[in-house]
Amino acid sequence: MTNKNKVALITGATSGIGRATAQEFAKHGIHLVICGRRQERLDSLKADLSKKTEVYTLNFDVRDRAQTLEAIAGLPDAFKTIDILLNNAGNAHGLDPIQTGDLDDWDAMMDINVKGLLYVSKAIIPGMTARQSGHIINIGSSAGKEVYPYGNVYCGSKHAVLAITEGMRIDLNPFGIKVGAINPGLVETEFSEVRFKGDAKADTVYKGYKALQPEDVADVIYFAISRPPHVNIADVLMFCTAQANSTLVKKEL
Ligand code: NDP
Ligand code: 8X3
Repeated sequence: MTNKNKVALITGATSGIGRATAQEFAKHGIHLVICGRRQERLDSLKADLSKKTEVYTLNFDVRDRAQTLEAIAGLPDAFKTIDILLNNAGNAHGLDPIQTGDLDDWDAMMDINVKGLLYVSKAIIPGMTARQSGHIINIGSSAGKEVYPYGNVYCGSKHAVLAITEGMRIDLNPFGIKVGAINPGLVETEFSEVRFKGDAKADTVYKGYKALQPEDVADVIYFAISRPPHVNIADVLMFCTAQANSTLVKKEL
């Protein structure tokens, strides 16, 4: 199925999975609204992808409800009709036992991964229901299916993403809108730099084995959005071959 000239809005397009997906979508001529807080990265990605497709940048913090709703409402006509929404912006903040966890980290994860996803969705879903078409993909995680030690609140936020995805699929079913979640295990991105706040611990996370690369996840996202109209990829759990579950990773060290 061709997606050429459809419009996709991707949150968290300045890095990792979101950026790789923007690159993949651009190859297929999908028009892009790329979102994030780091304007210089949005600008350089736009400069790169504009050789292949139409690109518009939107700078907002998904934690800020008013800013999020205003940014999306202010899209120019050529980018207003969002056919594909990729709710990808998110991160882990900290890796601590529940008894010593940091309240600011907890706020960040619930505000970005859960409430931010809801704000963006709220800005886009009414257009999809009015048109009776659209496709929403939420980036969950293996952490949304299985809790690991010290993962407590991050895993909780991703369990919430999966519950919200199911709720969206049920409620939007009468409108013919596709909703699904892609849930990766370890992916080598800036995720661990953010989680460990620049600490050297981040350097060890993807050492000794070949983790998923952001392009591997982008491939699966493109697969999901390129199925025929009667097929919806509802839920995908994907690991690198070295990873068996949330805690078991075969390392060559
Ligand atoms: P990165 O840190 O590389 O990318 C995170 C993206 O989210 C950035 O583009 C960042 O943009 C954006 N973002 C973060 N906070 C905000 C905010 N407050 N407002 C707007 N945008 C924000 O990580 P990944 O690519 O790995 O993560 C993408 C998604 O994949 C997340 O939801 C993550 O939970 C999930 N995931 C990651 C896995 C992994 O192992 N890497 C595995 C499973 C799921 P900017 O800073 O410019 O705003
Ligand atoms: C990211 C994967 O295992 O670091 O969601 O939580 S993990």
